[in-house]
Amino acid sequence: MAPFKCGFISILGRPNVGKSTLFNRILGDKIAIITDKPQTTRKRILGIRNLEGGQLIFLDTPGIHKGRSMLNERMVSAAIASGRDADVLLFLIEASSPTIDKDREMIESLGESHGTPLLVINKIDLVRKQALLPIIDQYQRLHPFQEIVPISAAKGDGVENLVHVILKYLPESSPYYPEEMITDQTERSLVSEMIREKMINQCYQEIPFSTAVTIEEFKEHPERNLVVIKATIHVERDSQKKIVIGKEGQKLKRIGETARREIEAFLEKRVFLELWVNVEKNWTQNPRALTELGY
Ligand SMILES: Nc1nc2c(ncn2[C@@H]2O[C@H](COP(=O)(O)OP(=O)(O)OP(=O)(O)O)[C@@H](O)[C@H]2O)c(=O)[nH]1
Ligand SMILES: [Mg+2]
Repeated sequence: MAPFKCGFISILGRPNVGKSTLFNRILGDKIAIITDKPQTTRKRILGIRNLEGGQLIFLDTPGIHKGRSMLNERMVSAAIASGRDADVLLFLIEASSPTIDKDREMIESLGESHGTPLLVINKIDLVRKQALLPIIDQYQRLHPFQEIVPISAAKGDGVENLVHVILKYLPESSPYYPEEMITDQTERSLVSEMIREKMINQCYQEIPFSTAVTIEEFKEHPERNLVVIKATIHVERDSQKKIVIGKEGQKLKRIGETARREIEAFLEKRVFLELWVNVEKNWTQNPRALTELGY
């Protein structure tokens, strides 16, 4: 029998290439939030996939980019740190819009890592097969990737193949985590992320980059199969508060309703969700506020 394997796999790439979509697809569960806007993921999230012959511990990370705020810096250093100790590094790019110069910078910013580098070309559903060959050729010259794997994280094509490719490069080891565990995220943090996702989907322009969500109260009432959740949406400016609340509170109401439905399905309980909007002036530039808001 083949020896059992276990190790860490860091999913790295520029914003919006589909890292979180791939992460959720591999885990078979929605753990990370996904939006069509860049810089959605802000912290490293751990997710575990168990196979007969191994345990794969994935790290979803914020997209690597250049940004001006301290929040941007913290996001990028979280991604880079997660790459440093991983056994396998998945560099994700988009087949539909490869950005080789920026990807070169990204790979360099990681510095030395002992992990095996694999190139994953995502969103192949958006291009014709012939378009892949020149991309493969270019990236092969960019970095000594051990393997190049095309996938569609959204459709699932090639993803199970990728999982088995990764297993080859993991060290022999017994599992680190109990089999029933799938993530290191608490219920509270998953819920706050669900609210942030709905908020991003309802808002445009600068709002998504300037908001954070914290949970003030999470009270279970088992006798009524009910959870009462009070959450605060933090924004940077008074003008943003107006936008999030919307005309006669309509936007905040929609955010609350869509979030509540998803949270109810996730917790399998009825949920009473109360949302507040708070102005925390320039929090994305303030080290104390960043830490308080969880970044
Ligand atoms: N067509 C297509 N779209 C995809 C695929 N994978 C992801 N997407 C879309 O790409 C967008 C970004 O996906 P995310 O998973 O949030 O990307 P990310 O890399 O985690 O982004 P950040 O967290 O912002 O760095 C979403 O609109 C996804 O639905 C794919 O295989 N095909
Ligand atoms: Mg993400």
